[in-house]
Amino acid sequence: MPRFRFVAVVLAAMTLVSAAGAADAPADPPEAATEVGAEAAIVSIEKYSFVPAELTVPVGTKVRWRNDEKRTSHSVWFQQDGIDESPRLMPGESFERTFTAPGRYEYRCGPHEEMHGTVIVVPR
Ligand SMILES: [Cu+2]
Repeated sequence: MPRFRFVAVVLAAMTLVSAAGAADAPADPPEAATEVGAEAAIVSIEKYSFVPAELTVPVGTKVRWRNDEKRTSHSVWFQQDGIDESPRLMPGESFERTFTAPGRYEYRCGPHEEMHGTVIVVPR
């Protein structure tokens, strides 16, 4: 579970910071670190690829696709789910979808048929 490992690293880092910092400042409550899942998981679009091409998230996670290209527009299209294609994303623009049910969600880029990605949504 990379997510849990990540949280553990964040917690360890926070512990180090608070240990090295002012002794009078109270340590952040542990709840702050467990809210990592509340932020969006990012999929970068670069060099005609979704990065990471396969992303695993717990149910309820918001995923944000961000076009990091210099001049190419892309889209995010869950064609198999019968959902409309996202708007064309110009460089710097992004698109979000929140996944409320476990499952395997495959998508592609509208204008570039060869660009594929998968979001795997697992129970919490
Ligand atoms: Cu594309």
